Amino acid sequence: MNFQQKLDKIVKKNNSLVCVGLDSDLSRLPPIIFRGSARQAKFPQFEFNKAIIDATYDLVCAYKPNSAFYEAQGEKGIVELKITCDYLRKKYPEIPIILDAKRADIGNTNEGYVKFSFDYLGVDAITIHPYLGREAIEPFLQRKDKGIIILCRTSNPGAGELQDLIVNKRPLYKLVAQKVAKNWNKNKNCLLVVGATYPKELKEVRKIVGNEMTFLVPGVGAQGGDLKNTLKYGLNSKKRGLIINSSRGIIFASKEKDFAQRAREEAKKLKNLINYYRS
Ligand code: OMP
Repeated sequence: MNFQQKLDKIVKKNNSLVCVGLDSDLSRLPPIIFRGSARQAKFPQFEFNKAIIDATYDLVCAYKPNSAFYEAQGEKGIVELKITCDYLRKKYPEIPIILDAKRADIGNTNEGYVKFSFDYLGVDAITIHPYLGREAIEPFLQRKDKGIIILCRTSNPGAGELQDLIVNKRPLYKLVAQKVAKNWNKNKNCLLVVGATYPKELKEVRKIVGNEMTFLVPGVGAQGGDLKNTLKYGLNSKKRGLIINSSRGIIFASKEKDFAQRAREEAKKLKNLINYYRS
């Protein structure tokens, strides 16, 4: 089963386009996590993730750990990320794991990123940036069973500084969308990142790439993205084609001992709102 098939299955089963971002910043974890058993105190990011995952697994279509929050802890953080991925693969194997790492380098270096993400962590998809061109990212593209999620129009306020520059008479982000759809997607394993903070651009990207391609859409919740128009312009004809991520808005809904329950409530709220606009 490839990434898209796995995604389609869970979207149907859970009736959800919600991706929970496991951006488990150590400094923001609820104090109760550190007061548990010796094991809990040893792996606080994992224990936090486990509680969030167990509280939301039936409401989501994916989990997206962002590597930065684990790398920040050095060696220990990599262990936390690894055991989080292991837990997900073992307990909830039907839910895709997206490693948010925004990698990409020259070709042979990418082999290392491919091995780390797909073979060591065992994730189903990874975010990469397109700047080095198709030839360089081949090691990612060749993994037919995995999702290769390419930054197209990012959610941050300064996204336009480079992404709106006119190249061959059109903004760079449109060129990226076109290249990915026409030349990079031979194995039908490419997705695009388009932020919910730019619904007009999302509309343009959907027009360029057509119905088939799925978008990872960050930017709802803490970044204030426009959910209604994201769905209006981003959904494909099957009312799918979007993986809508929220991280802080869900996982840090509470710092108290009810944090997992509150995360569940926020995930449910987002799922229901998305489904309201989808219907
Ligand atoms: P919240 O703003 O807390 O929901 O987190 C958003 C998550 O999505 C973070 O992990 C970001 O790194 C990631 N992200 C963006 O916010 N904007 C982008 O354009 C792309 C990503 C991403 O690739 O996921």
